[in-house]
Formats: sequence, C-alpha cells, structure tokens
Amino acid sequence: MTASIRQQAARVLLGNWTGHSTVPSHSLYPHQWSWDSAFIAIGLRHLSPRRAQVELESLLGSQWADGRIPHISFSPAVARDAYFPGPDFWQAVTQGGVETSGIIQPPVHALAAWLTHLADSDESVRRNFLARVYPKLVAWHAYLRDRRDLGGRGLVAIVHPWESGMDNSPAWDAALARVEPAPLESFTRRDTDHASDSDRPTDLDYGRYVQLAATYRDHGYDDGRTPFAFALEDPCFNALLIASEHALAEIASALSLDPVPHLKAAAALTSSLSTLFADGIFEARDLESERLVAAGTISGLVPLIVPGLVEAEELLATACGPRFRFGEVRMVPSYDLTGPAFEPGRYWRGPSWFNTAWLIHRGLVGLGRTDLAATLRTDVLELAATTGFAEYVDPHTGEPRGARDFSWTAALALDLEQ
Ligand code: 9YW
Repeated sequence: MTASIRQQAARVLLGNWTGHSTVPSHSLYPHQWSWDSAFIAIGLRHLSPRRAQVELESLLGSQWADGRIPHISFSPAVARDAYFPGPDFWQAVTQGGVETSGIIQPPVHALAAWLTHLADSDESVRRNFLARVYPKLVAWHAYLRDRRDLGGRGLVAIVHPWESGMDNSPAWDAALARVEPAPLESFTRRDTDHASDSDRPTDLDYGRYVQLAATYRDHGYDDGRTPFAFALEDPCFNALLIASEHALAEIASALSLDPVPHLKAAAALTSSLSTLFADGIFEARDLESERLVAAGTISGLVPLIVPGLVEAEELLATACGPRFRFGEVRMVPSYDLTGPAFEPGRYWRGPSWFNTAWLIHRGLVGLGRTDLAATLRTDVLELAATTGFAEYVDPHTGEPRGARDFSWTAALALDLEQ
C-alpha cells in the first residue's frame, strides 16, 4: 500500500466520522452499527488510538440493561426515515435515552478493545480505558451465554439473519422459508435507493426480516417469551465469541484480574463449536430441526480464528479446495463457489467481503500459515485501493459491489497495511 492509499483510507474514515463514532457508509448505513464499529476501531487505532477507543465506548453507550449491545445505535442527527427499519420501527430506547435496534451482531468487541489498547498501551492505561470497558464487555458476553443459549448446548443462537452480519446467506434460506413475510406495502425499503437492487437482498427476504424483527419487538425483545421462528447456532458468531473471550482473558490479566474464567469459557465454547463441524467446514445448526444446514458459507471458515482449533487443517483444505479456491479467486467468497445458490454479485450469496478476509487472515497468521496470509493480505490491499473501498466484490472479477468508501474496508486495509 502506497502512502497515498493509506491517506485515502484515512480520508474515508475521517469522512465517515461523526464526532464520536463512524457510520459504515453515509448513503447506505447512516447510523452506528455494532460489529462495523469493532472492525473500524481495529483500523482507526493506527490513525488515533484515542479515537478508536471513543468509537467503542460510544457503542457501549448504547448497551442495554440486560447486557446486549444492539446492532444499530441510531443517531438523532439523521432523518428518522433515512434508514429502514429505523428507530420508529424498533421502538427501543436505552436507560441513557439512546434509540437502538433490538437485535445484536457478532461479538468482535472485546477483541477490538484489546487491539486498540495494544496500539498505545501507555495512553490507554492513562485513560483507564480497559477498566471502564471490561465490566461492560463481561455483561455483553454474559447476556449471550445466559439468554441466547437457546439450544442448551453451550452455543449462542441468533434469532434474526441480521444478527449474523450476513443477512441473506444461503445458510438461512430454509429457516427463512418458514417465515410468513410482512406484506410489501407495509414498509418502504431505503437500501435500494443507494445500491443496485441486484446487489441487495430480495424483497421477499426483506419482508421476512421485517416480520421476524416485528415479532421480537412485539414480545418486548424478551428472549424467554418470544416464539422464535428463526433460531440458529452460527459458526462465525460463536467463533468470534471465543476469540473475544480470549481477548477478555488478556484484558483481565492486564487489569490484574483473574483470566481463568474467560479461558474456561473459551475452552467450553470451542468444544461445543466442534458439534457444528461436518463435510470439512463448520455449518449452522437450525434449532427447529436440530440439524446442521448443509451450506458451505464463509461463516464456516471463520473458526480458523479460534486458537488451538483441532479442525484447522481440514478447514484449510476446504478453503484451498474447489469450494472456495483460496489464492485463485479474489479474497474469500462468502459462499461455496460450487453451491446451488451461488450469485457472484448478491451480497452474502457469493461476493467476497473485506471483514471476513481480515478474520481469515488473522486465523492464518495464528496458525503460522504466513504464506497464505501474505497472499490474502496482498489481495485485500489491492482490491481496497482499486475499488474505492467497496463494500464487497465479485470473487471472480474483483468488480466492486454495494457501497463505496465503506468504513470497515478502509479500516481493515489500514490495519493490514501496517
Ligand atoms: C443491512 C452495516 C451492516 C453490516 C452487515 C451487513 C449489512 C445491514 O450492513 O446489514 O441493512 O442490510 O450485512 O454485516 O454490519 O455495514
């Protein structure tokens, strides 16, 4: 990455900065998104560790009393109908008066907090950052463990496709097909104002997303009371919780607290995660049928990030084989290239994304596969620069798709450029 590309990434992040947090994209996503903020902080730490920590702390400012970190924290400065579903749909306000959504996103936050601390630990200690965020991150993980182990196996369940961060993944198709969609005339999509219809989820998908969210809302976002029509144990979500438990162990040690409970939690989750391994990849478990969903998605490769993963070699073979063709196509496709639902341009049904590439890269480094990590790093940096920091790209051609000047693309390129 040349100096000027570094400057371009900084320009994107500055342009998307609102004073206390960063929007994923001014046009498409004009509020603060949960896992976006974690990825953004990981890159921002190279420009300003303080700003990276402000980003995370502003997200934690929208944490609910039950410990959940909502997937969107709405900005009062943005028109109420700029994004659908907006604050009027979710009807969720924290004790601190922040309007939020009611669902969650994958828990990358503790990992991000630890990495921002490492960027300038003296300053971070002076700011007392870890001591402030640690109890909030512990409460977040406790919410996931205590309220979301819906299958009773020690794994967290997601209750909405948006909770996976991979909205229209083919892994959700069968479960979603059971959901009666909200009538199209009952809501107005705003995403297709800013991105091509062919790059986005279909109207039918959207109707089902709206219906699932409305049911959760109408049951007060109560995990004990809501009749969930959609509940799955997602490999990526659980793998990130494991990585974040390891980060919490580091944070606890840095604060002279006991890291052992976090290491134990990570070990227990890691052994439960193994129950999702089938056909050389991790698959989601549908809690309705209690069966694994036979769809190979990028979510199933993300466990490469889990320290000491016993399935790592088999998983690497899958990544390098015909289903994902590591090193032969651009970055890592979001879905099996040979799968029946593969679409190279449509969101999480084939395109390659920068955040998942960053996670796989981290996994490869952890496994000591510096050769493969270097290949992926080169690809990420080149694509970020040539696509104008696209949201996602066609895995065959590298053509940009979705939004441009996308924050986590800029942030994670900045991180890999170091
Ligand atoms: C939506 C903001 C979010 C990401 C998700 C991505 C998308 C929201 O955008 O979901 O409106 O569809 O799938 O991972 O956090 O960037």
